[in-house]
Amino acid sequence: PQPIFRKDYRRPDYTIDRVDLRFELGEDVTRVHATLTVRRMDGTPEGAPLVLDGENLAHVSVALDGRELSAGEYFVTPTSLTIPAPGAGFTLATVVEIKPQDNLELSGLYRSSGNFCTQCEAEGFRRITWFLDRPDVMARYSVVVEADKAKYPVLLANGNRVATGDLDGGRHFARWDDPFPKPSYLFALVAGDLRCFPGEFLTRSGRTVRLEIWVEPDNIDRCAHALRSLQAAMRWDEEKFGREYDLDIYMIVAVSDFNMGAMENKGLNLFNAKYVLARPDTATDDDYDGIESVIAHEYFHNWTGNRVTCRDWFQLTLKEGLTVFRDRLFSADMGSPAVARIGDVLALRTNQFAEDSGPMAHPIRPESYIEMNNFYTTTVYEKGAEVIGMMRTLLGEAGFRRGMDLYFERHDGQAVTCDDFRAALADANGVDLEQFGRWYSQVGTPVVRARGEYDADARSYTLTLEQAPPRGRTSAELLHIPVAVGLVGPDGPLSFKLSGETAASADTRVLELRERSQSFRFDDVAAAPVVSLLRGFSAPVELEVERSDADLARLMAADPDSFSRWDAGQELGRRVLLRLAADVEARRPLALDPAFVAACAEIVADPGLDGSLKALALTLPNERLLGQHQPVVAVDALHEAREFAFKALAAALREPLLAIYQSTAPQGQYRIERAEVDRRKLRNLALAYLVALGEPELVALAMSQFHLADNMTDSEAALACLIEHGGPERDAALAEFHRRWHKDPLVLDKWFALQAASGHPDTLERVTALADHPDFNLLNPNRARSLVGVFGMRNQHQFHRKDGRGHALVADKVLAIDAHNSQLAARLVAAFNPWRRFDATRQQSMRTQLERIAGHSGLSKAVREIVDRALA
Ligand code: DPP
Ligand code: ZN
Repeated sequence: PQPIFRKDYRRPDYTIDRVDLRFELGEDVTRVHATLTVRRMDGTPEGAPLVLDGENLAHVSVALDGRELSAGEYFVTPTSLTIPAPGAGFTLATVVEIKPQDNLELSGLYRSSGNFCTQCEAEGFRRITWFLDRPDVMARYSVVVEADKAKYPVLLANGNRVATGDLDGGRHFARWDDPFPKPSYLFALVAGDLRCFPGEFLTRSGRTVRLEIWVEPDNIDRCAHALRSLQAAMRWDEEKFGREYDLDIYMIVAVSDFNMGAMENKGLNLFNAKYVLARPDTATDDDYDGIESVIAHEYFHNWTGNRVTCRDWFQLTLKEGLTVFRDRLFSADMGSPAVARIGDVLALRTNQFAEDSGPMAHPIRPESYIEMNNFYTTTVYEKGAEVIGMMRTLLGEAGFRRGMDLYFERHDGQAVTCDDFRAALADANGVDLEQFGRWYSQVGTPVVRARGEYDADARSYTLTLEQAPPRGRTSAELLHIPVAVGLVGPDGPLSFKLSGETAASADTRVLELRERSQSFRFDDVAAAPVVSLLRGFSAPVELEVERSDADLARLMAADPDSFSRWDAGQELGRRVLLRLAADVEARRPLALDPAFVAACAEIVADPGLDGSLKALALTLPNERLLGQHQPVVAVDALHEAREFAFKALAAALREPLLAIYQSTAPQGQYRIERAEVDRRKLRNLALAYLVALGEPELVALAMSQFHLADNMTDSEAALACLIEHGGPERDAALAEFHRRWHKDPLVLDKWFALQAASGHPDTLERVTALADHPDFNLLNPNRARSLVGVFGMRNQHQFHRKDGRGHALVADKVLAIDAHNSQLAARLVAAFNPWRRFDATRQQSMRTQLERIAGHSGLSKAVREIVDRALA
């Protein structure tokens, strides 16, 4: 397959203004009747052919302006329907047959738990009917759904329900009209036996919107949090961005088999059940947060994605980077901004930085792709959101809002580009964002180097910032980088004055780095400072700055910026762990740095830190993150070093941790409230450290928490501790958990995932056995990800076992999955992307598996694109 290039974009020759669809849903065959009202675009030559996209369609008939075409008047290939010279304006009616029951790709129209559902982004609509399946073709849709009434009592599509009725043979129908023109990727249809959890929302202009959450009957008691989250998101978008919902009804359907997290189809969101369903005994605090943010994300797409959509798929970050950024602002407002920011940055560094330095590295606006689904990446989403965040930092909150308002005013109802968005922000504020625009085309994580000098006599501090190309690259254009800074003295924050400022203050200032190297002078600085750089992680760069361990300890204790305070602790922890790993490799005796222990003890004792921040500060950097800072990832040494440090810290802090555990026992029933979440986070972190000591009475704490917990957060945390501990306690807890939850797919996913993530030395053997467990199956994406995905992507130590068996296991599963679901297989095969970062033995082992996959006959183009790039 040939790549498609951004530079080759051409507007379509024809466009479609209206779509009338009729679905005859059936057990064996589904018939799709489509009538398209087509218009030739100005400037298209008269004789230009109309070429529609299609995939896996059994063609039945085609009629032009009501006249059935005969052979020779049109041409069908497996991926196209061509009408030579159809005219300037006409209707085209086609009939095709499809088999949703055989559609295991979960793209297009398919079945899940016996119900019909759809997923059309990016290019699934062509698997339903012949169409100009590209986002710059926006049409009004009217949809009739017909199905057996007993089996499929509920019939849904986008927009408003305008008619329903009975048909012969026990069948019925519903007709839905969507008044808003939309691209085909936002089409959705659902038919099934579902229950409605209803609610409503009163918009600020006084309209009542009906809210409906549709789930399988058993799940009706798990919808309340999703509904609350939706209402909160609707209110928030009105308040923060002036955006009101536009239809009379908003529906969310939970689907058990879903490749993505969720999908923002106009008025009818389809969700992975994982991001809808929650009850205290089945969902953790983190699950609750995940639901809140994904519900909000999809809702926010109604304006950033649906009303204003993407011209072409290279612009994906236009809607995704922006909508992730919006859902982050929302989550920060709903909970703790510092905790949210730390979580986002940790994920960015662990996943996106790795992607950006590996074979799949691409700009947030890619230049080419073979399979678009491969570009729904952490770079497009999370780095894309960072890029939006930098613009907001540069423009300020009010300036950003002005820019957003202009963007909506200019482009409502259009399919536009990232450049259009940036132009709206620039024009609304009268600023120049040209240089900033390079963030859209540059690959890799830029490096920012900093050095500072304090002049005690002049009471001035000079900070020199330098930007350098990403590691492994020799050149890069100069970027426009906002660097948020502050100074911290021996007794806390220091005030200072930058040139042009009239008064000194200790507030955070944003320096704009636009040259290769720039110096900034800070005046009225009372004492030798430690510089606190990149506060709030003001830019997605790698920072190199010379700071002693003592400097870091000062920031860890006293930086007023919560993110930077955490970050300093992480950097200190990273140094300590990397030195330990070097000691492991050199077979030197191991000892945990007492200064680090002391800094952690201060965190434990700090009354000013909430439980969540404390838990984050006391979590050691993960092995994948540590590996990024080594020239060759020392898999075993890192694992041993981290295990050692974890136990040593537990031993050193045994008493205070035990005191925390005992003093934070739950009072009353589970409540999903900030203070309670903080309490549980800290208590469960303490438990993990304590159980690592292996003392029977400490292990018993976990056992008893596991038995007594009235909620999944505490139950899962205790189970995780027991799995790490191993032995009969592990087996007993796992058996009990399975007994309790084996009929509950989302909870059982946790059972698989916890075992796949374990650092225990027998994890590979257990994962191998679990892959043959009767409850395991490769057809359900959540289940496949819970075992294969977690093992391959999150368990560096076991996946990269030197004997290569971890690699072989994941490769086997990738091939097995690729036979039915290439999107999912392509996600999982990315576990091999960092292969060049490892030692020769492991490189060889991964290369062997990559070549084996590449040589597999019938490999999908999605997986082929990833492995070809990895091997290139
Ligand atoms: N459903 C995916 C998301 O919302 C793709 N649009 O990010
Ligand atoms: Zn999205």
